[in-house]
Amino acid sequence: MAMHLIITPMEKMSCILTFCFLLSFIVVSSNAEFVKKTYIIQMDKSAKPNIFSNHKEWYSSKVKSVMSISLEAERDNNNEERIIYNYNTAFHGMAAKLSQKEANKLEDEDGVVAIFPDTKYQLHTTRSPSFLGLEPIIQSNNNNSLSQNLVDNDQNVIVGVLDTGIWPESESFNDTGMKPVPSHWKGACETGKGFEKHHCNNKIIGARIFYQGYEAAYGRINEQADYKSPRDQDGHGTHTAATVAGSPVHGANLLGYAYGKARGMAPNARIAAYKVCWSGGCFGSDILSALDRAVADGVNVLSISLGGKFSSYYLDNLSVASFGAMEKGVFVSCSAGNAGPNPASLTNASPWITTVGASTIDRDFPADVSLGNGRKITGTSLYKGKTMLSVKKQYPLVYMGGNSTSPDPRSLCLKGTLNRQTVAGKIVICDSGIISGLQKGQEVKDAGGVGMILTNTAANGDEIVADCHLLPAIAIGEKEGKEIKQYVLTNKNATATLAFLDTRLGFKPSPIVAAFSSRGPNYLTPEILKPDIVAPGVNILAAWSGVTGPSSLPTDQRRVKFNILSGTSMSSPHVSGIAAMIKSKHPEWSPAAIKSAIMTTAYVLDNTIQPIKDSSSDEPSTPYAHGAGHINPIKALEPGLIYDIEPQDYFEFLCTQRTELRGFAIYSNRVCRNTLESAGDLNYPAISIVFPNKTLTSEMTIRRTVTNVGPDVSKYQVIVTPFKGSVVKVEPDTLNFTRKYEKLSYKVTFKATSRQSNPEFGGLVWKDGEHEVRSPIVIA
Ligand SMILES: *[C@@H]1O[C@H](CO)[C@@H](O)[C@H](O)[C@H]1NC(C)=O
Ligand SMILES: *[C@@H]1O[C@H](CO)[C@@H](O)[C@H](O)[C@H]1NC(C)=O
Ligand SMILES: *[C@@H]1O[C@H](CO)[C@@H](O)[C@H](O)[C@H]1NC(C)=O
Ligand SMILES: *[C@@H]1O[C@H](CO)[C@@H](O)[C@H](O)[C@H]1NC(C)=O
Ligand SMILES: *[C@@H]1O[C@H](CO)[C@@H](O)[C@H](O)[C@H]1NC(C)=O
Ligand SMILES: *[C@@H]1O[C@H](CO)[C@@H](O)[C@H](O)[C@H]1NC(C)=O
Ligand SMILES: CC(=O)N[C@H]1CO[C@H](CO)[C@@H](O)[C@@H]1O
Repeated sequence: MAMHLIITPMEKMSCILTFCFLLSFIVVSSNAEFVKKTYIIQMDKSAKPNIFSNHKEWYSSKVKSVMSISLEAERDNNNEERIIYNYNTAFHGMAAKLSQKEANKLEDEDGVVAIFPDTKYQLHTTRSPSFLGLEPIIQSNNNNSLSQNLVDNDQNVIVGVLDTGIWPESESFNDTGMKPVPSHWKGACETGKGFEKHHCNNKIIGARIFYQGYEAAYGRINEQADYKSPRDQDGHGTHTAATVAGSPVHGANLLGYAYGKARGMAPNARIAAYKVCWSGGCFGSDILSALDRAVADGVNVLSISLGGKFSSYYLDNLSVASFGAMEKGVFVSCSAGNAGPNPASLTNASPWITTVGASTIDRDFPADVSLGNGRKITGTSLYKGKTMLSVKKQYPLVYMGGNSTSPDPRSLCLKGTLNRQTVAGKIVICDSGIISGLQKGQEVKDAGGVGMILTNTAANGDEIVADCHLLPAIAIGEKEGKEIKQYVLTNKNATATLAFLDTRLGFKPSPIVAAFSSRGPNYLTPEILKPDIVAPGVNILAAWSGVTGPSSLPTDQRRVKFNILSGTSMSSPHVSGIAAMIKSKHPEWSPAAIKSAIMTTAYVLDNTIQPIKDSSSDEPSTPYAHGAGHINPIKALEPGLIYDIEPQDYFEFLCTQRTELRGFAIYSNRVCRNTLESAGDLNYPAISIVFPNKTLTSEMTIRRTVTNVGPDVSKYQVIVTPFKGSVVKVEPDTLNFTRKYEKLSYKVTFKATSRQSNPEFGGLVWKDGEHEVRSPIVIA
C-alpha cells in the first residue's frame, strides 16, 4: 500500500493570477469618508428578483445602488472590483470593499441578511476551513443559526487515523479546554521509543502501532530510521490527523507562507493514531489489524489516506476490513489515489467506503521567472531562504534537454547527471518526472546551481503544485516551460532571475479538480459511481513532524511546525473531519446516511459560478473526476433527505458481483437473500447507468428510497437534467412526507433514444424549497 501524497506535484495557475484578490484588504483614499474596508455580506439567496439572471448580477446591482462615489469617479474601477468574492456555496453573499457609509446603507437593503466587517488584516486560517465556509462563520460576531450548529458539537466523536503515527508536541494537538476521555473509549496509549503515556492527552486519546506485517516482509524495523512507537518520523500522519481534528493554532505558517489560523475540520473531535506505515511501506495485514482494533476501541470515523491495487473486493484488505467497520457503524473515508488523470485509475472504490478526490482551494503561492528577453512567466513555489536571487540581476540559464528530435536524458536532472562546469552559478531548467522536484533541486544545488526552473512535461500538463525547495526554484506548466526552453535553445546567452511572491488568496476559478486526482469509472462495478466527492487536496497547510524537513529529503536540515502538502491524502481527512462533525450533530446516523448527506449537498459550480473545471483539460470536470461534486460541510449538516443503506444491503450488493464473499461480514453471518436485481439498485446517492447491450430500444429502471430527515411535513419535487441520448422518467415525481424518518421510494427509467459515443452526465435533484438533494447521473 502506498501513501496518497503527491511528491512531484503540479497546480494550475499562471495567467489567471492577475485576478487574485486578498480577502483582508484596505483601500486608503485621501478622503476618510471613502476609506473602504472589506465587508462580508450574507444574502438571502431566495430574495433575488427575477430581473437578474444570476446572483452575481444581483449582488453587483446591490453594491452599485449604495455606492457613494459617483460612477464616473469609479469608471476605471468597474463595479466588479468592489466585489472581491462571491459566496454561492456554503454561504450566500459576497465580500465587497465598501466605505462605512456604504455598508450602513447596504445593511438596510432588501435581501441583505447580515453584514460584518472582515477585521483581520493578516490572512486567515489555513484556508481550507475558510474555503469550505466553516471559518468566516465561526469568526463572525454574528449570532446566526449556522454558528450555533458548529460551535455546540460535543466531544464524543473519535476519529481513528491510520497513517505514519503522530507528533504529539504539535500545537494542533493541544487539548486545552477538552473534557476527559469519553468513558466508552476502549483504546490505549502504547509506548515505545520517544512516546510515553503522557504524550496522549484529551485530544490524542489513543496511539497504537502495527508492524508485524512490515517486519514479516522487511525484517526488523530499523530503529535508527524510524521510531518503533506511535511517534511520527515522516510527518504524513501528523498532517492528516491535524487536518481531521487539529485544535486551532493562530499564526501557523510554513516559512511565512500561508500564514493564518490552522485548525482541523472537527476541532472538538478526538484523535486516535494507528501507526501502520513505516519507512518503506504500509502492509495490508497491519492495516487490517489496525482497522479491526480501531473498531473495537470504539472509533466513530476512520481516516485512511492509503491505497493499494484495487483488483477485486475480496483481495483488497482495506475493502474487506472497512466492510467490518461499516457493519459496526464506523464511517470510513479513503483517498482515491493520485494516478489521475488516467481513466479508471482510482483505488478504494468499495461502495461502503467514501472515496475522496482532490481539488484546489482559492489560495496559491505565485513566483515569477523573468527572462533576459523581458518575458515574465508565473509559476509557483514555497521557497524561502537566505539565498535569494537578486531581482535586478540576470543569471545565466541552462537547459540540457537538447531538442525534441534528440532529447537529452540530463534534462531530468537525475542524480549524477549534472556537470558542475555546466551548472555552477546558473539557473538550471529541469523537466519533471522520475524523481521528485525537491530531489532535483538538491541535485542542482549540489552541482553548484543557483536556482532551478522545474518544467512540467505532457504527463502533468499545466498543473503545478508548490514545493518547499532547498534552493530558489519555481515550478512552471508545460506550455510556458516550452517557451522558456525555446528561449534557451535559441539564445546563446540566455538569462533569467527568480522572484517569490508569497501567498495570495481569492484565486479564481476555484475549486478545480487536481489533474493528479484519480478518476473513475469504477472498473470493478461501473454501476457504482466513483469517486464520491472532492475536497481540498492541493497545497494544504497542517502540522508536521519535528524530525523531518519540509521537503522530506534527508539532507533537509530545516525544521518546521507546519508543512504544505498536496495529494488525495490531504483531501480524505477533510472529509473524515466533516463526517465527524455530522456524526456529532446526528449521532444516530449510519455511515451511509453521513455519506449521503455529504454527497447530495455537494456543489458543482466554482467561485465564478461556472461548472468546476478539470485541471488536466481546462474543461468542465465530469462526475468521473468530481463524483457528486465539492464538499459543502454546512449544507451537509441538514441534507433534508438521505439515501440510507443497511449492512445487509451492501452484502446484497456483493452478492450481485462475481466476488468471493468469504472474509466479508466478520461481525455477522450473512447470506445472500438476492434482494437486489442488479448492482445499480443499491440505494446509492449517485446514479450510474450502464446499458448492458445498448440498442435504440434499451430501457433500464433503477430504484431508490429516501428517508426524510427534515421537517415532518415535507413535499419534494424532482428535477432531472435532459440527456441527448436518453429519456429519463421519475415515478413518482413528487414525494410527500408526513413525518420525520419516513421512507418513500421512487424509480427512474432510462430509455435510450440515440446512440452517444461518449458517456453523458447530469443530475437528479429533489427540491422542497429549502433543500436540494442532488444525485449525479452518468449514462455510459
Ligand atoms: C445568541 O442567540 C441565542 C439564542 O438563539 C441567545 O440565547 C444568545 O444570548 C445570543 N448571543 C448573543 C451574543 O447575542
Ligand atoms: C495549549 O494552549 C493553551 C491555551 O491556548 C496555552 O496556554 C498552552 O500553553 C498550550 N500548551 C502547550 C503545551 O503549548
Ligand atoms: C537537435 O539536436 C541534434 C543533436 O544536437 C542536432 O543534430 C539537430 O540538428 C537538432 N535539431 C534541431 C531541429 O535543432
Ligand atoms: C554572450 O556572452 C559572451 C560573454 O559574456 C559575449 O562575449 C558575447 O558577445 C555574448 N553574445 C551575445 C550574442 O550576446
Ligand atoms: C445484444 O445485442 C445483440 C445484437 O447486437 C443481440 O443479438 C442480443 O440479443 C442482445 N442481447 C440482449 C440481452 O439484449
Ligand atoms: C403530493 O402532493 C401533491 C399536492 O400537494 C399532489 O399533487 C401529488 O400528487 C402528491 N404526490 C404523491 C406521490 O402523492
Ligand atoms: C482478508 C484479506 O483481504 N486478506 C488479504 C490481505 O492481502 C494479502 C496480500 O494481498 C492477501 O493475500 C490476503 O488474502
